[in-house]
Amino acid sequence: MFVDEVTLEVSAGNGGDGCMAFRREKYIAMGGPYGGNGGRGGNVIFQADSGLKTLVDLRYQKKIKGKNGINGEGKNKHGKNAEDTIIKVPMGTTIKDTNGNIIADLLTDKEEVVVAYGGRGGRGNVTLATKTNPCPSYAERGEPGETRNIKAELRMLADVGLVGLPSVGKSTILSMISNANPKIASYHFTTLAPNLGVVKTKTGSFVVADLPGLIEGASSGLGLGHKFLKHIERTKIIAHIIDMSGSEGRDPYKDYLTIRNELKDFSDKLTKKKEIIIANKMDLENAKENLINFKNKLPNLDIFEIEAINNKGLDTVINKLQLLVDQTPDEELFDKDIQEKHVLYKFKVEKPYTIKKENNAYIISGEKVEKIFKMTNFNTEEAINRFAKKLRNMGIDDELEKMGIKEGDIIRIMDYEFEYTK
Ligand SMILES: Nc1nc2c(ncn2[C@@H]2O[C@H](COP(=O)(O)OP(=O)(O)OP(=O)(O)O)[C@@H](O)[C@H]2O)c(=O)[nH]1
Ligand SMILES: [Mg+2]
Repeated sequence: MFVDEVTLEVSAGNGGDGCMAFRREKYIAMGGPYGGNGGRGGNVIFQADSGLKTLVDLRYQKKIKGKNGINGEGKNKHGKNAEDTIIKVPMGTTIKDTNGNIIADLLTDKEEVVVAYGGRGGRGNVTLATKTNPCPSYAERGEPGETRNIKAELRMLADVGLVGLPSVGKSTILSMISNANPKIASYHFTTLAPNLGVVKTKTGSFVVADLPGLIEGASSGLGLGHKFLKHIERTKIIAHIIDMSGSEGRDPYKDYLTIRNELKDFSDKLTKKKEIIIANKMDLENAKENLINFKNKLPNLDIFEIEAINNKGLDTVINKLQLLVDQTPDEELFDKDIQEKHVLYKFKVEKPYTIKKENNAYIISGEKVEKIFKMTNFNTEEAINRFAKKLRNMGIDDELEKMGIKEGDIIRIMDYEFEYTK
């Protein structure tokens, strides 16, 4: 089954906790601080890999979690940094945030992007010592790794896209020239999602995508085709299939114009691609006559006559396609339009905190404040004071005063509650 979109929750590893420890040496009454720092949490990195063709490996992996850094230890021993987690995806994968902003466009082999950064290690009390507090009785916990919800999207990197109105024989062609077994039937919209197939020829091979039928108005969203037009943007060649027999009572020439218009309305780039015209259903009556008229109207087009159902004429078509594929360098797929997407969106930094009042409780939330909370070990008085001081420095106390907080009111951060004292 063809997969082109996967939604994932990606969390990087947490930093290891810093350690609080003291020297214990003979004859030294007051040993100094001796706790080491925690190691850095591992990043989660997405990397393009030329050996992959689909996102299928990610499909059942709703959550990806990076590795945590190791905790610091006594004797000022630092915890090890965690290794990064590398997720391999096919070339052409686009990573977006949940608002549709592009985080990365992984176009070339081994190109990579850090999707979520690991947390830094918490500092141990050796590092936290200062002149005024040479022997702190607290250590930081590791910083939590970032968590991001993302969408990985693969625009198919097929070499050739088969386009045309419904029922013109696109899937029949794919089934004859490749290893794919698409559904074929006489009703419209038999194909609901693109099928991919690999075509082997005497000189090489290439990938063909059979797309759902396009109809007039597809470029503005009518029918199914619109959803998939973006896939054609990255194919090298468009093979335009026409039912030359007009078996459904249409004029093949008009069919040709309809599809060309839809491609153009969707994106100018599509009309600039190399194109071949395949005249199908040449076994039916009227086909020959229609073809003569068609050629009169469009004398400069390269037209291939086939009977897909009888596997006639397709050898010539695939040889021609192979030639065109070989002549079109890959770079052309990554033209300026796509490269421009490399101006990438950075994840927005949230407001450091927000305060909501509920009855007599003040609920403080926000990425930064929660991070400080998670990095605090509330087991010593000194650590708690240090936490309170950080909130004060962020202006939270002033804000609470403005909101009318009174001695004894409750402050809540995540699942922790404490009373307000001045
Ligand atoms: N007579 C004749 N019929 C054909 C030929 N090629 C395909 N057909 C028939 O045309 C009908 C539609 O074929 P499909 O291959 O499903 O067409 P499609 O373009 O993929 O259609 P959608 O997926 O609905 O857009 C089927 O009944 C095929 O058997 C041909 O060369 N000659
Ligand atoms: Mg089909």
